[in-house]
Amino acid sequence: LRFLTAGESHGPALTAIIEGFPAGVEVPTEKINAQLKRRQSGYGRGGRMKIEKDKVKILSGVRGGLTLGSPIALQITNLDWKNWREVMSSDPDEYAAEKAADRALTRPRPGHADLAGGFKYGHYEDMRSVLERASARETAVRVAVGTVGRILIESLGCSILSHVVQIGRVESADYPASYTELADQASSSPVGCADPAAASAMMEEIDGAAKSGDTLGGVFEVICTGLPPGIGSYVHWDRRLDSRMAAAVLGIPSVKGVDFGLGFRGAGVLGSRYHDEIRCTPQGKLYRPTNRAGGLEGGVSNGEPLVLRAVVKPIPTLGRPLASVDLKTKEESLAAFERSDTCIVPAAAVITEAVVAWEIAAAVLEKFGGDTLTEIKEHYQRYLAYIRQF
Ligand code: EPS
Repeated sequence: LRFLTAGESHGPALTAIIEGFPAGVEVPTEKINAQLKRRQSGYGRGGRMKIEKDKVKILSGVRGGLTLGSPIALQITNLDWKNWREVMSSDPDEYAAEKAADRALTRPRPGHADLAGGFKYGHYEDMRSVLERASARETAVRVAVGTVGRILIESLGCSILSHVVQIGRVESADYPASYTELADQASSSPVGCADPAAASAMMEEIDGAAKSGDTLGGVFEVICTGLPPGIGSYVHWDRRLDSRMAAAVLGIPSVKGVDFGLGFRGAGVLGSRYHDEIRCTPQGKLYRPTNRAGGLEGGVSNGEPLVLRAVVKPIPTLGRPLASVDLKTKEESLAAFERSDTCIVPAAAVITEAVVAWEIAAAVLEKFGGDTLTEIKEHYQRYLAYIRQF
């Protein structure tokens, strides 16, 4: 199972091609659109999200709502394209060099890909050619792709949810232990936080940063329930489910760290208090009273909920810009600014749900194989029956 995406932030559209997805899976566009809408909302978003109304178009690989087994092509139109046509067009007749020069980015933003990418691809005279692809706008189509994977694993009984646990200096102190309540409370919060008192303080924190032309990062948690043991493998580093998910999550712009279970919070905990004991009910059913490992041991799912956290840095486009250099004149000057989000932590949580769903779907397909959903379900049910014997 694999995919590629293409598209610039202010180009005509974002696109993706998925390959290796089984036949017979119902992929309703409304399900994808619901996730796209979640990605766009969240307190602290900026002007671009008022322009865009992300909707997916399925161009191939699905017939009458069911996947065919052939490549699935997805497209999300950029509504802002109409304002950037002459600056971004691939067609030399439509492209207006003077207008493009007016919109050239010559003062790289510290923390963005502008300068490093400019050196790498020779775009240092106009780093717009970097930012257009480096922009987190591309995550819209990754959410669409991830939702296709999510639909597959949901049909096997898995669920994915997320909640924000920190924005700036505000940490959530109290959230429900039940995953259903956690998901409900997080999804009704403008910042995706299941602790209402912390959520209000987070919004104040965002208002404060917006007022001073600043930005905020944070931490969120993604949980996958219903995954059976045995997904991923300990036999090679790149088959470990945690290493695969970590790579996918670190591939989201602004994500600076990922951990599983207790993660970094487990550094000071003794081994005897860290590991999850293995117990057995009088009926002979194995269980774990705790889940500090976050559902993974040896890179393999152990049947407990998968729990990962990620930290995102404050986004680098600042209303009150940091020092930079105008590469045209070599004069020190402030970094470029047009518009920005103040905080994308709630959006990053939604994107992470999608990329995690995709990695789980890929690992599930490797374990159970099959070109049709029926085949996969048969293999899956047989495996569950085998697991129940333990
Ligand atoms: C984004 C679209 C972008 C930004 C943001 C994410 O729109 P524009 O660049 O036109 O304002 O709002 O981009 C970044 C955070 C970034 O670092 O580039 C989106 O669709 O999520």
